Amino acid sequence: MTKTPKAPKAMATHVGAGGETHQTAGEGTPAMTTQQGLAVSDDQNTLRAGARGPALMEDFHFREKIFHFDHERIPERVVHARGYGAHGYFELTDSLADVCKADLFGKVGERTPAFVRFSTVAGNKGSADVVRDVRGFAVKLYTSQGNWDLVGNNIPVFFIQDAIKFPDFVHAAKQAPDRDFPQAQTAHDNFWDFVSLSPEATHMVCWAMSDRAIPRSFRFMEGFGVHTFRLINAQGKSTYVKFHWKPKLGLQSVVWNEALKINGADPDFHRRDLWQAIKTGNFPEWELGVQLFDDAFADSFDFDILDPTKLIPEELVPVRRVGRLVLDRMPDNFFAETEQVAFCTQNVIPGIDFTNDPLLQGRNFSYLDTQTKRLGGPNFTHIPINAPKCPFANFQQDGHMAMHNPKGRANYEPNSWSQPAGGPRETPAGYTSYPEEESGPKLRQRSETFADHYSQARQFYISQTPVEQTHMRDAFVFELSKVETPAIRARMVSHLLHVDTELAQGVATGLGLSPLPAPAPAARPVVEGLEPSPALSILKNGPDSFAGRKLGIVVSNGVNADLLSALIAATEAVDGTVELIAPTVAGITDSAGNEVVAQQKINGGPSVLYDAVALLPTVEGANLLRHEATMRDFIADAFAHAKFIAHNDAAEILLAAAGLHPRARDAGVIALERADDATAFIQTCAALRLWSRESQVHAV
Ligand code: HDD
Repeated sequence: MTKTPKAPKAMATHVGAGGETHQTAGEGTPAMTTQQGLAVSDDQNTLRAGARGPALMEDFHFREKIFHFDHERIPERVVHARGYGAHGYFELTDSLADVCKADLFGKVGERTPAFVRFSTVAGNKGSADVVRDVRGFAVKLYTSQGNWDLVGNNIPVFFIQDAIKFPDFVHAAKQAPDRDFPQAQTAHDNFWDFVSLSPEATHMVCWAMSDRAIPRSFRFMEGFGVHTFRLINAQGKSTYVKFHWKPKLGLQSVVWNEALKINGADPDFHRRDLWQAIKTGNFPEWELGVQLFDDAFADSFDFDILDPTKLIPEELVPVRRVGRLVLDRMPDNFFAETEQVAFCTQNVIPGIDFTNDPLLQGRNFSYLDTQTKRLGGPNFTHIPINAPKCPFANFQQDGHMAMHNPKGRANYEPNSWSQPAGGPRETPAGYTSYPEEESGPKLRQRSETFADHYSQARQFYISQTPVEQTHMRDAFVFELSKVETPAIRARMVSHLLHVDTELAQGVATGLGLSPLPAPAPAARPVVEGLEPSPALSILKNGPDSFAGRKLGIVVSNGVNADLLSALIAATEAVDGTVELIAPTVAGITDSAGNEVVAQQKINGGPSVLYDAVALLPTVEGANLLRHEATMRDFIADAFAHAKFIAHNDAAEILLAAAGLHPRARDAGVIALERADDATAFIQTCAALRLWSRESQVHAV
């Protein structure tokens, strides 16, 4: 619960001739100045010829202020425009020195400063947070050897195999160019047209239709470097690596109908979650995991390790956990840090190298190029959020907004000037590329080893619990039901027939598509007998407590003080948080006469904002709230979204008003009258949802 904020200190004010308020500088209040440092006497009236006369060109203060305002926006990112970042650090817990010479992987306990930006992909900067989409998980590590950017996603594979397809893919996923909608979603013809014509997308599309694409928060999702990279040790030996980020709080997603409603209730749901967690000292944390393997494994693997549409199951190559990433500080200024941060896949350090993954190779061109455009010139590396924290020096000079201007005569090398005038020199300790031998004809050709597009999609599907499989089927049906062209729907089902016939049949039934189309031509037969990989399921990797989750409690005047404080204490004991929802945001008075502040008025705090809910009204409060439609929605949604609902006796009135008569209830609707039972309820909430309810609340 938050306390009521204090009113700001009064400052000297006077009212102007037009009734406007002027607040003046004084002790402890700085004087406002122009960009030139000139103190400003009046910031609210332009310079005019007479009180009712025209504005004068001479008004340099007005012109500077408006000019600057007119230039406030920079181009938003062409993808991943909507994002939110935080500062933190990476701490090594298990040395990787045997396989990697990078300093940050050498000494256990060493901390490396980090900045992380999470994002959605398709939506514009002002779009909602909980759309069905991939989430970016971009990590900038300010190491002692230079910046290393690991620019990953929350899904370990990608839609396309070659970077040359990226503009087409992004065009198809974003708004159609003629109408500029739909925004921030893939439920439209162009997206499904493209992916159904690109069989290589099938695996990633299955991930995108799973609950991975609607995470509960950034804190509850995994991150992946996607590509196979190389680690290089001090002897120059190369080891292949896949990078993973594993959230300490376990995995969690929301359900689709809930996501739709969250986007209306709080479009900033994920931002607010990260902000609140960090500001209250609940620092989100991930473990860094590595899958290490060599050429022998690569040769024996059913798929090409250079193909970014494939993953390596954790059951085949276990994830070794080597460090932790902790986010403990929000930026002081969103624009300066989160908007201007420039991630580049080509930012590597000694010990980390690329492979020939054709998507990665193309990315290494694209990121530098896009930052130059977005941030206005080649000196974006001088912006504090992008500058390395280790010393850096070179002879690059000038350009727009140059901030690091070398002193002295030399701006070239070799030169014969002595130090310090001679400037920086090359060093044998500098970066060297892994000397992989390459040969072959110059051609435009996709390797045959990239041709199996369905086997891992099938493996992903069979690794899900039945609940998750149902969510996938429903997501395909929802999205393809928004596709207006029947041939595109059928084409997509023709791919799903290779993934799983039951899935394909379920989607076809949901679409009213009959008869089934013929299976799409497959360049390679599906590998039979791939084992399910439990690591791919969210529900098999959920939390074991309510930590980091939020309980919403509906209260009214006279609420049982003991029960309320017991419920709050039980939630906070496991590091969960509570919000109170009341008839008005001014709050209520509890049964002990204490004034209790509420965080939400009932129509602003729908149950979709909470992981579990409790209804603790008095009879009087319940009789008032039962006439409030948003109160009834609160309960009906919590039930439909399979949430745990605790309630006192008086709440029977509300449950009945929402249609939840005793016979319609289940084990997830829990009577709670005694303070002693609060802890047991919060323990039950660790399961997050009563999934068995889902089949009872959906008919089509
Ligand atoms: Fe990308 C941004 C992740 C393929 C070109 N990408 C961007 C961001 C993330 C990713 C997380 C946002 C960074 C931030 O927060 O500022 N991108 C990926 C992953 C990919 C991938 C995991 C596949 C494995 N990307 C990819 C390809 C290309 C790009 C194939 C182009 C050939 N990506 C860009 C970009 C962006 C970008 C246009 C837009 C804004 C930016 O770079 O800074 O250069």
